[in-house]
Amino acid sequence: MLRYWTAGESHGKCLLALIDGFPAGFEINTDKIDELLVMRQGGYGRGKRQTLEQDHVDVLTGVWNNITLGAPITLKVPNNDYKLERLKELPRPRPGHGDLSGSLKYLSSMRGILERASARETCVRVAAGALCQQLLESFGIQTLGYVVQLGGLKIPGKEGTLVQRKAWRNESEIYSLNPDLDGEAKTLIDETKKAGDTLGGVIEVVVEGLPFGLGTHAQWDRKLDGKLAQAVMAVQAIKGVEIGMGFEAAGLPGSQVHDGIQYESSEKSTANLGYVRPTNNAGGLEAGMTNGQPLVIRAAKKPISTLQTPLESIDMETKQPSKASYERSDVCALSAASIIIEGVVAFEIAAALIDKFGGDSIEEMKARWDLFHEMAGEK
Ligand code: EPS
Repeated sequence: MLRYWTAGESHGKCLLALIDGFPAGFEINTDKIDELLVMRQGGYGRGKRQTLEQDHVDVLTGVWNNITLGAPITLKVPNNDYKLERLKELPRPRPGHGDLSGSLKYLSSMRGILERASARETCVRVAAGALCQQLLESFGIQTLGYVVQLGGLKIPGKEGTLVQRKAWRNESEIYSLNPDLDGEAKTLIDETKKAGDTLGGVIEVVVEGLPFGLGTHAQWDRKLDGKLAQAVMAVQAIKGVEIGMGFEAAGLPGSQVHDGIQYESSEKSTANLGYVRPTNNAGGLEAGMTNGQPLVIRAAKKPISTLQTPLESIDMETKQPSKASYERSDVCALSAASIIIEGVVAFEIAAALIDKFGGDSIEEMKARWDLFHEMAGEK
């Protein structure tokens, strides 16, 4: 069973991820983890904090000479902007943030809440996800996250192989699949910044090369769609998750929603075993299990809740109306969210892969992967 926890505050010494249940005998590449950490810091519309940090991973436990031991793995990302003791209390809660509810729940300062609630924590979720992406790639499973909508502006991607789409995503300053459309999106971010406002949008993540049967129909809390929804929804500022056709399917008859089943031995791959679908409205999941098609999941991100032109709030001392406190923040962190959600999706897929193929060692997983494909291929 693969699981992880994170620890650390936005302006504390560091962020940590503790990953339990990662198989032994796997060679990790920390440079590739750092590449995704750098991407998480980037994207158009980020604030000053990202100029202060040079995020990189330090592997503290569970790995010797770059080979995993099967023991808990601890990943550390240090904070250059460490100043927890010097930070002042926030007097007026920001609508949309956890300031008010958290300080009442914990009977604590709002500073103590916002430091942990901050999206800075996602740097170690990206690191944990990047490790899992390396595991998935060794089985031919590829994950890609990108922006499909910024505020009200839809950004349709270009069609291409996953390798081409990844190259476009990496080229785009918005992290969309069409760098040619960056201009309009950047203008929208600039105008929003000028107005002292913030922007959200929609992220899509695809996972290709998935085998049949990750997740299960047999018990609600082991269904992969449910696990993915929880992981994605638990990313800061995410307010909606949909798989495949998602909410659109609710308004259409079944004949226009469900993906017909065909068998084409000439199109047989490790993923589809020859069972092909003319459409993929299910987004790669049926009854909580992968169905040999690419996984497609989307997340709606609300605009960042710290506004330069602050919203209506109250002063916690006097309870009188007062504008919300302003903290340094970003105008738009949607591009970063595409890297974060790519990471959290990769983690859940790796967990499901380990559940299906056993997670003690990479050698055993590979042997069981081969055996399953031989047996399922003969069915
Ligand atoms: C973030 C770091 C934070 C914010 C932002 C994301 O740094 P600081 O608070 O020092 O400016 O820029 O956090 C939020 C949007 C939030 O709601 O807390 C990061 O590294 O992603």
